[in-house]
Amino acid sequence: MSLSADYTDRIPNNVDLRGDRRLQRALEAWQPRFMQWWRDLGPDLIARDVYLRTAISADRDGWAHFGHIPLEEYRWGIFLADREPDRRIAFGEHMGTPAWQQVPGEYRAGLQRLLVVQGDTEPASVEQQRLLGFTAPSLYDLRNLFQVNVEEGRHLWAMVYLLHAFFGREGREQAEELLMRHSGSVDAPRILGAFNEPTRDWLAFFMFTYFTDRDGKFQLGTLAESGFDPLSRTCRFMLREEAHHMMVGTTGIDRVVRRTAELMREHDTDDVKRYGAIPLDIIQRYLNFHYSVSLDLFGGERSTNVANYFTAGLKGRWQEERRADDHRLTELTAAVDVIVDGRIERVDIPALTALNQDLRSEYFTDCNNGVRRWNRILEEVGAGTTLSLPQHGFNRRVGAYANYRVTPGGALVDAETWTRRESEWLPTAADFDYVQSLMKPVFEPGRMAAWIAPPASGINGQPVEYEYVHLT
Ligand code: BYC
Repeated sequence: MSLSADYTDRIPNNVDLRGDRRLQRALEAWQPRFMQWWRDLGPDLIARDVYLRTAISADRDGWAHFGHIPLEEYRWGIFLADREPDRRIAFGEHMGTPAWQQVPGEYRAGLQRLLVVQGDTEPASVEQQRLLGFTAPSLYDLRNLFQVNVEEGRHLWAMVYLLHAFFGREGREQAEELLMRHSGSVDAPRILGAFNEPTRDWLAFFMFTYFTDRDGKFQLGTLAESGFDPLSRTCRFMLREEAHHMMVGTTGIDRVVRRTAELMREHDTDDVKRYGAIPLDIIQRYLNFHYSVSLDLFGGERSTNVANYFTAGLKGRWQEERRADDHRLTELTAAVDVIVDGRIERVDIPALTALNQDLRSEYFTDCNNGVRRWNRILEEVGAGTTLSLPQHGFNRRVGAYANYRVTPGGALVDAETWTRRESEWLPTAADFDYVQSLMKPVFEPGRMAAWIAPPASGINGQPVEYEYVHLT
């Protein structure tokens, strides 16, 4: 599909908006509010134009086009992956029946809740990142930040489309509220914990795009299995964009680790601060923080919500169709952690109520791939030290460990020990200050800040030194 310059162009889409004038009008009424929100809480640094990828169709090949545009002229459109003919629900009590093209009355509330939670995270992340442009370590990174921001904005559009198209007045109200809650607000915070944490600096941004966007990948993967076909198709398309966000995180941390490791080797010291880089112990503390708050996004290990979502066919498992079981799980059990008399034990519970943990373990495996990458970089330069993921009970606010204190190694400790040792495990005020002191913008094409190595390649075949952003 190519964009044509007519009235419908105001909201590019592949959902035949023109065929539904009421819906088109409702979304066109929401659009100026979205733009106002973008101006108020979107990126603060104003650039003349940015080399952006814009989704233009759902075709596998040629779904996006690249070009320099002002951020405000980005085409936030609505795109669903193509409909699979005769798609059937792959799990739960409706397994084998045709996927729903409309919302079944009995699942209206549950589906709406999932859309609102998903939709709430998208603008939240833009709000969290709004000041980062001022301190970008290169034009390449600045462009990636803006790309992530506009696509999170598009993901908000994706959820707002579903709310408007399928949930009537309540859906429209929820769409308004998505622009009214704000990250970190005392009165109207974002729904999930991690989305109210500040993203203070670029190390935090890379950790966020590695760990928190990766929760997005897994949650979207479960919603892509949904029996509600428009949600499934929306999420399948979103996952395509999401891959870039995680590339930003993975390679961002790669580059920070590489720079640090190279300086460690060159100067034969762990103290890379004097060379303007980020020491590995600070990187590890940031990693501990971002991984643990992202684990909270999976909900509790024991959850009747997730059991109900699965049984009803609203939310499946990661790669549901590849699982070698009955896809109903009514007879199965799974082991989860409980804490009894100050000890961590495993108990069997119905597999349905353990599905948050099932997803969390898939996520753990994926996160570990990054850690292995970073450790290979450290090994290459003979750093003699490694990074690791903390045990899943560390620093948790949600689930079995919420009221306990657990070390990164997985030992339960008392409050006094935690207080004494917390500064070894989580970023300290001094860490934040130090990282902040490095956050000086580098806006000359091809140049990088001293604390980060250059990327291996540029965007869309362009060289690293390409002028990805023209500043005003
Ligand atoms: N913070 O039964 P439980 C992304 C609440 S990221 C605050 O244990 P459940 C992105 C929960 O709501 C992906 N509250 O868990 C990334 C429940 O409240 P009610 C976002 C929390 O419901 C980067 C109660 O505690 N998408 O896309 O099975 C950039 C008991 O919950 C938290 C989704 O999350 C928390 N961390 O699972 C941009 C998918 N955790 O019912 C974007 C949709 C739990 O007692 N959401 N609670 O009032 C869901 O599937 C589920 O709602 C959750 C929670 C996985 C979040």
